[in-house]
Amino acid sequence: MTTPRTDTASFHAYLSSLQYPRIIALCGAGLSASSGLPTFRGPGGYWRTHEATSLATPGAFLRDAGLVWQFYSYRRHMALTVKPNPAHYALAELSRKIPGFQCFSQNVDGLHQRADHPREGLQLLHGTLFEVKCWSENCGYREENFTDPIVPALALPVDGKDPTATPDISDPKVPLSRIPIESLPQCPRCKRNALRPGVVWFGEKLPMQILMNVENYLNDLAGVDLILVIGTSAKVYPAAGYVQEARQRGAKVAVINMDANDVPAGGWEDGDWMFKGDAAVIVPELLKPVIGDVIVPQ
Ligand code: BV8
Repeated sequence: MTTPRTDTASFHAYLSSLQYPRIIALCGAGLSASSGLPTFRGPGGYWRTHEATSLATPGAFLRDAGLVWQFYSYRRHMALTVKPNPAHYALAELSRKIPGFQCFSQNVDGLHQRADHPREGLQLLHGTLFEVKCWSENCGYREENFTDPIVPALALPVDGKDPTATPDISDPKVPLSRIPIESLPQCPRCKRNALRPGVVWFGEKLPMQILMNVENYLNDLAGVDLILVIGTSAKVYPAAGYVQEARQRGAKVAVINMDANDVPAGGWEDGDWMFKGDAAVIVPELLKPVIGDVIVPQ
């Protein structure tokens, strides 16, 4: 049974030995945990009584667009109130230092972007909370939108007793009002459909351009030297499949995860690393030989 290495020294030696490094970071919700955002499968994995993933589907939107929008409006609000952590800044700096580095992120929270991660080195596999688009693909309207709340009907309810406190609507004990579809964001182009969050839901294809960028990178004859699997349970495809695809192109695998049992799809192989702990602490340390000390703006 193969067991992964856990020493930083051998990782640093390998990283420093790469002349023209080709590195992938596959990122998940654990990367943003230290910033204060709940993960999907941890304690925060439920929103009210709903499994987060059960609300991330077109069917859920068709059944109750108001509830789905309250879920996404809450996540937009949470993401806007937190900050990128040192790992986001470390990955952004790695992207400036190494042209052959690509960050494949499953996260939709916008924190890579707020850490000024160069866009050409960032593939948002599942879109972003801060893009909204027309429900109708025929219309095709989309816009970047950071307004919080995006419409008055989605304002977080105010606590009668203490108007300054915002009740945590992820708590099922906090009453939620039903929101009629006409009070939801409406498409300004076709004026016939509601706008929806610009994220990739289960059962939906990843954005064509992103898939092409990923395929072009993976099919480059230069291969892949290393894939960092950061804060992800690696259960969602095709994202999780990129670990094996990187391996098949020569990559060593380094997992950074709070849970040492979250083994990459396909299990451990010789030469892998497992760094157990908080990505916000471990990622800057692992990348230090290339990026130096991470500067987190105050
Ligand atoms: C598609 C956006 C095809 C929305 C999300 C095989 C091939 C292709 C598809 C499938 C397939 N098998 C099954 C499918 C279907 C499905 C799928 O994968 N299902 C799973 C459940 C089996 N895939 C799809 O539907 C995809 N679409 O392939 O379409 C197609 C083709 C043609 C025509 C039509 C369709 C689309 C999937 C995208 C879904 N959207 N997000 C939103 O966010 O609301 S998924 C969402 O959940 C995230 O983006 C992410 O991908 C996933 C959550 O995973 P993680 O990020 O890993 O988070 P999690 O909580 O699970 O884990 C956190 C980890 O961090 C843990 O390990 C924890 O220990 C660790 N951690 C915690 N704290 C820290 C930490 N680590 C370090 N430091 C810490 N501090």
